[in-house]
Amino acid sequence: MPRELVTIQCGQCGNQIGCRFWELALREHAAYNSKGVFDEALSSFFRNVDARYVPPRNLPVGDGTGIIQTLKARSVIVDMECGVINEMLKGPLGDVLDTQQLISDVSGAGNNWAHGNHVYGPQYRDQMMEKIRCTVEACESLQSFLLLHSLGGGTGSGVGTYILELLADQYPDVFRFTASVFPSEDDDVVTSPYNALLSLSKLVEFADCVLPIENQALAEIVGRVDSGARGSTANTVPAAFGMVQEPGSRSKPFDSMNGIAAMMLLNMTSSVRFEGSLNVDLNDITMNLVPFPQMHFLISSMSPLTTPKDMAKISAPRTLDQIFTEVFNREHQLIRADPRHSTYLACGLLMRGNATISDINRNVARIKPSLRMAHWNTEGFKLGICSKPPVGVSNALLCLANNCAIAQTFTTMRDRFAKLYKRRFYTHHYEQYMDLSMFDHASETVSGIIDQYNAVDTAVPPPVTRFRSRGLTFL
Ligand SMILES: Nc1nc2c(ncn2[C@@H]2O[C@H](COP(=O)(O)OP(=O)(O)O)[C@@H](O)[C@H]2O)c(=O)[nH]1
Ligand SMILES: [Mg+2]
Repeated sequence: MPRELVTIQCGQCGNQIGCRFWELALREHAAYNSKGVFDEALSSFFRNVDARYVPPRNLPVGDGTGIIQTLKARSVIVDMECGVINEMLKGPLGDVLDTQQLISDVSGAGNNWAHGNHVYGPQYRDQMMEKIRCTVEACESLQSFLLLHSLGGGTGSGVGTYILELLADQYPDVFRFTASVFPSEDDDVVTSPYNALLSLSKLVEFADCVLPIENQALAEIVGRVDSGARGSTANTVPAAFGMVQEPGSRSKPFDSMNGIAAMMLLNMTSSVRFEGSLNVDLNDITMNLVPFPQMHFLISSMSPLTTPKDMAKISAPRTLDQIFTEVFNREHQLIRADPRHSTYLACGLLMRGNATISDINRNVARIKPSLRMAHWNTEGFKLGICSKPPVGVSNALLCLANNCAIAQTFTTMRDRFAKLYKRRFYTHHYEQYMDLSMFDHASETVSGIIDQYNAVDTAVPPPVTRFRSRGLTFL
C-alpha cells in the first residue's frame, strides 16, 4: 500500500527549498521509472490526475501500471507574499504545483514571527485546514507531514509553526517532520534572533522530528563543491517527467544551497519510495532516533555532497569506507555543530545503492570506537539500505545524528536573542501582536531543551556492579 508524505512549504525559504525538492524528486523518479507509469514509489510524493476534469480527477495507483497523466505534488503551498509563489508557478514546476492547494497574501509578515503566528495564522486557519484536509484525503495511508520553512523570517517561522501546532491538534497520530533553516550569525534579518527563538520553542513542543539546516553550513558546502570542480552533466528525462528543469538553466541565489537541503530530504525518504533490503521508513526514524519526546533534533550529514545538477563536480567516485568516514566529518554536515565531541543519543545511517548489511556493520564497527554513545544506548545505530542510489552515483549515505552538540547551537541562538531582548530592541513590533511574556516562555522552553541535552552529555554511567564470589561459609 502506498505510504504518502504531505509536504507543507511555507514562506520564501520553504517554497524555494520545496521547488528544488520537487525538481530533484521528479528527476530521481524519472531515472527509475522509464515506463512512465504511476507506481507506489511516485505516489508517496505525487498524485496522478486527469486534468481534463475540474477539479482534476485523482487516478489511484491500482496495480501500479497506469500511465502517468499529470503529476501533482502532495503539497500545501503557503506564503504571505506572492512574489516567490508567482515565480514558481510561472517556472518549470508550475504544472506540478497544485494551485488549489495554495494560500497566499500580498503584504508578507515583515520578518515578524508574531505577525505570522498571531495574525496570518488565525486569519487563514480555516483555509489552511481545508487545503490540508483535501491533501490528506487524497492519500491512501498518510505517513507523515513534512514542513519546509526557515526560522529567521516571519511567514515560514510564524505561520509555519502555527500550522505545526494545528497539525498536532488535528492529526495527532501523524508524524510531523520539519526541515528548518536556522539563520546564520550574520543574517540580514535584524529580528531573526527573535523569530528563530520563538519558532524553535514551537518546534520543541509540536514537532516529532526536526532536521536543522544552517545556511552558513550550506554556503560552505557549496563553496567547497564549486571550488573542487567544473562542468555539469545532462541527464535525459522521460517525457512524462518533462517539467523537470534541465541542468544548466539559469539558477537563482540559494539554488545550490537549497539543492543540498533537498538532496538530504530525498535521501531520508528514499526507503519510503524505493525498495531495499533494509527499509527504514519515517516512522522508524522517529521511533529509533528519538529516545525522549522533546529531544528530536537530528544533525544530518551526507556523502557524496552533491545534487544531480552538480554531479560532475564530484572529483572521484567514493568507496563505501570513504563515504562512511565522510558522514562523520563536520564538512559534510548541514549544520556546523561538533558531534564528535559530544554524546550520541542515537545515530541513523541510511545507505542508498549497492551495499550489504555486512558492509555497513563492518563500517559501524570501525567508526564506533571513536563515537561517544550514551551509556544506555551503546548499540543505538539504526541502519537502512535502499537499493536505488541518487541519480549519477553508485552509493550515497545519510547520517542522522541525535547528538548533544545541538545544545551548543541552541545556546548560541538563545544568546543572540538575549542580547537584543535585554535592551528590548524592536520588541514594540512584536507587542503589537502578542504579549511580551511569549518571549520569556520561549526562552524558558529553549533553555529546557538545552538542559536536557546537556544532562545527557554530562551523565556519568553508573558504576559496573561486579559480583564477587564469596566462597562457601561453614557454620
Ligand atoms: N537556504 C535558504 N535560506 C533562505 C532562502 N530564502 C530565505 N532564506 C533565509 O531565510 C531567512 C528569512 O526567511 P524567509 O524565508 O525569507 O522569510 P519568510 O518568507 O517570511 O518566511 C533568512 O535567514 C534567509 O537567509 C532560501 O531559498 N534558501
Ligand atoms: Mg517572505
